[in-house]
Parts: sequence; structure tokens; C-alpha cells
Amino acid sequence: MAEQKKPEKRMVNEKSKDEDLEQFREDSTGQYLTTNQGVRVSHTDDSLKSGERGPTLMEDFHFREKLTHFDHERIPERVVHARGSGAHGYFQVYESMAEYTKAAFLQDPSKKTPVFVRFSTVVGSRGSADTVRDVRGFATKFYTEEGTYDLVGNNMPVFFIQDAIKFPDLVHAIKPEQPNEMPQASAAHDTFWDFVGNLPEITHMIMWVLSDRALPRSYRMMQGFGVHTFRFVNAAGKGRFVKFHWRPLLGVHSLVWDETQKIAGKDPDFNRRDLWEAIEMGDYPEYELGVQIIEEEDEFKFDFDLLDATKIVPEEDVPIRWIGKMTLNRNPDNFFAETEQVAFHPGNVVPGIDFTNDPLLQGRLFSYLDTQLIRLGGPNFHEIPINRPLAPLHNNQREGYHRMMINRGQTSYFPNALRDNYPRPAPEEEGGYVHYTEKVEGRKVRARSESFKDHFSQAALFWNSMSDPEKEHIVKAFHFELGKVEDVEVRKRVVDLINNVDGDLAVRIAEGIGVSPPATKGGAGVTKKSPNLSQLTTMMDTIKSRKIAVLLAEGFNHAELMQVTQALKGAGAHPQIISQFHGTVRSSDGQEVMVDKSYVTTASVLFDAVYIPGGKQHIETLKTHGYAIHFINEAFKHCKPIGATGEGVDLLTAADLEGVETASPEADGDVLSRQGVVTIRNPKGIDSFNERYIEAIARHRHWDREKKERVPA
Ligand code: HDE
Repeated sequence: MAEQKKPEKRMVNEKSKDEDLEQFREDSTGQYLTTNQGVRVSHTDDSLKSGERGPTLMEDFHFREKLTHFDHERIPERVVHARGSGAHGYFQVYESMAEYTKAAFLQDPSKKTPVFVRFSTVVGSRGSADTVRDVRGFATKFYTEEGTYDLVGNNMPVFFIQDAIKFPDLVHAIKPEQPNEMPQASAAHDTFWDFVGNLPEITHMIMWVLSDRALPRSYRMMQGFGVHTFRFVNAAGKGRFVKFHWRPLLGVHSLVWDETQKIAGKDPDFNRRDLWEAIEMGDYPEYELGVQIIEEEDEFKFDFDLLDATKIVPEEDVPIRWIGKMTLNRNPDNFFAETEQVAFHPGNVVPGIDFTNDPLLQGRLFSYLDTQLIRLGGPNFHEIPINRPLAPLHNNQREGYHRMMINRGQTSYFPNALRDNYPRPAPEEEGGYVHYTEKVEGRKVRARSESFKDHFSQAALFWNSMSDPEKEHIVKAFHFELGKVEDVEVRKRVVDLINNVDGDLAVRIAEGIGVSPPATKGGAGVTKKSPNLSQLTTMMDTIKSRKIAVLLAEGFNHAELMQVTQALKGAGAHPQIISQFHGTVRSSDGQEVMVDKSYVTTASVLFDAVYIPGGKQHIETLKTHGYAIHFINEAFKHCKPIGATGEGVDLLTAADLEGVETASPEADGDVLSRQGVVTIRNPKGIDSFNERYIEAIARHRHWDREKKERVPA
């Protein structure tokens, strides 16, 4: 027998994903219009007719092709996570992780691995609003040299259910109701809470979904989690459990509920626009990848099961090690081709990363490939440009709808002698994926492990770890969600369920929804806290990319405006001029400034903070503008930082910010910072004003103000 050729060493593909996509890009600038066959079209405004007023002719191939293509433009939206926004970028590891995993993209700090990320809401349809109360998807595709790795996570570290077989029930319960397809993109209806009241395992996730985590200020300001316990395997074959985390370098920040509802009307694309604009402006979102690594011998040392996706591994038990950074630096060229057609799958792993027996994960390993077959119309969706691996692919799979690859050679089977067995399996040392040789044995049972049955301790841990304002938000969220439930028995069952977590919380919920509190006050008997579960422990030292509204009318003080906006820009924020009309406004010394937005094209809910410079005439005018007063009141009510200099302080007095002290006319040069309202009368002290105002913006929100119910907005 002739000696067999050795397969070539894996060719490391040094192409970036951007270069890879180049061959598929089209740019019609300077080009003639053609049909799909490349025939130039001479006229596209009238169909071909028999006489000017006669019937359209079948032979009009251009008309038929144009209409037919249009008729087929839609594909089914994702059954969940239908609304999403994508971005390209790259990932770099800080130092080699060889001790824990042989994954090539986690070895070399100088290597940039291209990524594509899709953020999403879960429940709403493709056209639904961004700012609804919901979990957010955080799915990352790493185009590594060893093949594509997908980390398909969420912005909450736990999930609703423990076993994938319940997923269709969960989704049916939370999606709009059967008879009338209402409500859109909301859990606040009977069927969802009916399901909740009957499913104790959901309790921990409910605490997360009713917390501020469900209302992210930005995709750039939320965490991500792999949720399941996965496995790292090193070159020696040693396996360890691993939990994945993403943390945003801008800190974790949320919107407030009233604001989210208003944004849904003012700008339903709020989070999508935010991501897009940030990348266009060069404010590239950055996230650190973290891992919690657990030795196999420690598998049973926790009071929960590592295979149970309704549990976190508290940071106090296993610290997070931050191992690398992802930067998103390029918007897609085409939403449909990239963000809509991208297909994630938790089963896309590379050598060094492996699964565990988490029954939720095991079910997902089936579902994601299956769903693409209907959504993307056949088995060749991996050939769609955004889904193509950067690593070369060779196998004996053939044909099917929309096959792009032109396979050469006589054979499409293995083993074969005609082509020396090519393409042939790679041994492990040549990068062949070998599944972790975990020992498993047992009887076939349809059962849930006893170790999965504590549904309340971690829900209580979460509740205990919240700050007072966060607790208040959770209670109010229950009031809203259950307040929308019509069946009183359904409301009651949820109160009883929550009584297992914390008796006081159950009483506070009952109070707001017209049901009697549980007969006996319950609780999980947990007093522990895990401080980092609270968003108030997040980084609060940057105002990078925050949007600051500057309210202006004719006659403002130009010097003040410049000094403050320059300082804000210097710190990386984006001040925008808001006035009654588009065009320009003139300062007291005759300088013209361009208006970015008029009152009718924007609203305070679309900004992070407000600033009002001095100028006598300008302030007298603003006092008469209902929109300006409303703008301030609303920003105040939503606990946003407000800054005013010179006569600008008088506008705050006119808005009546319920008892928050502002700099008095006599206070010469002293800055006053009270509950995020920062004021100064004399511009001499503007530098210290800038410092305090920037500090107030970095804190994001000033929750003390929430108690001021009287402020109109
Ligand atoms: Fe998904 N999930 N999921 N999921 N999921 C989908 O796949 C599914 C779960 C997540 O931006 C679907 O391509 C089952 C957990 C994200 O394209 C579908 C179960 C987590 C995305 C599907 C889960 C997720 C999806 C719908 C229970 C966090 C959007 C369309 C076992 C760790 C990805 C699609 C994107 C999408 C099934 C639970 C995250 C139907 C059966 C847990 C981020 O395959």
C-alpha cells in the first residue's frame, strides 16, 4: 500500500473577520442598476404594458424578479430574543490561561480574536421597544483559529427553569396571550404570573427580573453571564468547572421604570441607537471576561448544585478572575445580513472548553441548531458570511438548500482510499476535539435531583444584598407586574411564593396589589449578603459617553457654557444643546451656538444629566417654557444629576425641586452639591463646580430624591 500523506498542519487563518466579509460586500455607488442576472435595467418606474393604459405583461422579467424578491424578504423572527443589536470587535486575553484551558484564543495576550456580539431582549417581537422590563441576551461569537466558539449568555446569572424540557412552557406563558396577542414584550399579564405561582424553581430569577437589572441604561453598561457551569480542560486533559462573566468598563447602570416606559414612546430604539452611536463616535464598548474556576474535587462543597442554572456561585465562595477584554469597535454594514442572520449555538465550542450535565445546557445543545433550520431555511446557514468560521472547514457534508461551497474531488465519504481518507479525523495533538471523558452512570429516570430543590435561599441572598433603593424598585416592580394581573388568585399565589423568600417583602407586595398578606410571615432564614449583587457597588468614577442636555435660550452666558461643556467633553461626556427650535441661539455677548435638538424632538428621558448655564434673559425665557420646566422636573424625578451656574440656579428654583437646597445669591463662589443637584452662583468657582458636577454624573443616579413624590413630571 502506498504511504499515506500526512495532513497539512492547520493553517492559522490570519484574516480578520472584516477582511473575510470583504468578498461579500456590495457597493452600488457609481454603478448601473442591474437584474440579479447582471443585465442592465433601463427603466424601473413603470411596468411593461400592452399600451399605456393596458395590462402588465408577463414577459417583464425585471418587474417579476423585483416583486418576487420583495415578496420573500422576511424570514421567521427568532422564537425568543427576536429583537437584537449587533457589533463587531475583538477579544484579547490578559495572560495565558494554559494552566486551565488549552483553548488557543486564551493563550497569547498579543493575539486579537475577532468577535461578533448580539445583544437582545427576550420576549418582544423584532419591532418591539428596547426598554421593556426583560432579561437581555449577551451572545458572543469568537472566530478563533480553532473554529468558532459561541458564549451565548444573558445579563443575569441565573435562569427561570432548571430543565430545558420546561422551556416551551416558560416561553408560552410569558409571550403575549393566545386569544389576542397582548401584551407585547411584557411579563405583566396573567399567564406569566400563573406559571410563576406554580413553579417554585423560578423564584430566584424572578427577583432578578424585577430588579433594576432588567432595565439596562445601555448594552454598554450591563454585565453578561454564561449562566451554566461549563468546563475548562487543559493540554494535560485535566478538567475544572468554570463560570463565565462579562463586566462592562463603564460600570453597571440602569434606567428607572417610569423613564423606560416613556423612552419606549420617545425612542423605541434607545438601546440599539446608543450602541450604534457610541461605536460611530469612537466610544468603543469594553467588557472584561471573568472566570470562576472550581476544582472537580470541590464539586459537592456548595449548598447548591453546580449543575443547577437557577443558582449563582457567590463571589465570596469563589472569586472572579478577570482574564481578558473585549472591545466592540465596528458597526455591522447591513443589519439583516449580519445581526439578523447570525446564528449562535452554545454547542459551538473549541478544544479546551467543554460542557457539564446541567440539564438546561444539555437541552440548549439540541435547540439552537434545530431552530436555525427553520429560521435560516436549511442546513447550510454556516455558509452565510457572518456565520462562516475563520478556521478552514473540510468535511463530507454535501448539498441542501442554498449550498455555496463547491466541493471538489470524487469522494464525499469516509473511509475512502480514492483520496487517501481525506478529509480525515485529526488526532488530539493536532487539534482534534475530544470530549471530556467524564464518567457517567445511572438509571434512566425522568426526575429532578434532590440537590436542585432549594428554590429560596439564593433568592433571599439576592434580596438581602440589595440597597434600600434597589429593594424599593423591586417592590414597585411587583406592584406593577401583579397589578396588571386580573385574576386575584394568581396574585395571591405569587405573594405566597415570595413569602418563602422574605416575609416582609411578601407583605409589602401584598399591600400594593389588593390581596391580604400571607397568614404567617415566612422567609428563607438566610441572613447572608453578597455585596456585588447590588449595582451600587459598581464603578462610579467615569462619565465617559454620558449624554448631557444643556438647556438654552437667547441671551445665555457664553463663557459659562464653554467652561462647563469643555470640562464635560474633556471627561469624555457628550453635551448636547437643547432649545425651543432647531437652528442657532445667541448668547448675551452675541455668540451663536448650534442647537442639536429642539424640545419636540427630544426629552429628558433620553439624557443622563442636565446643565443650565447663567444669563439673565435666557433664564427669564426658560422660566416661561413649559417644556424646559418639565425637562428639569422629570430629570429630577428620575434622580439624574442637574447642574446650574449663575442665573441658571434661578430656573431650578422656578422648577421647585422640593426642598433641595441650591446656591443662594449671596453664596459667593461656593459650590453646593445636594442630592446630585450641583449649583454655583459666581463663575469664579466654575472649576470646582465642574469637579463636583462630574462627580455627581459619575454616580449616575441620586436615589434619595425618589421619596419626593410631589415633584410633577
Ligand atoms: Fe436561549 N434560545 N434557550 N437561552 N438564547 C435562543 O436560538 C433555548 C437560554 C439565549 O442573539 C433560540 O437562535 C432553550 C439560557 C440568547 O441570536 C432558541 C433554552 C440562556 C439567545 C433558544 C434556552 C439563553 C437565545 C431562539 C432552555 C442564557 C439569542 C433563536 C434550555 C445562558 C441569541 C435562536 C442571538 C436564543 C433556546 C435558555 C440565551 C430557540 C431551549 C439559559 C442570548 O434556540
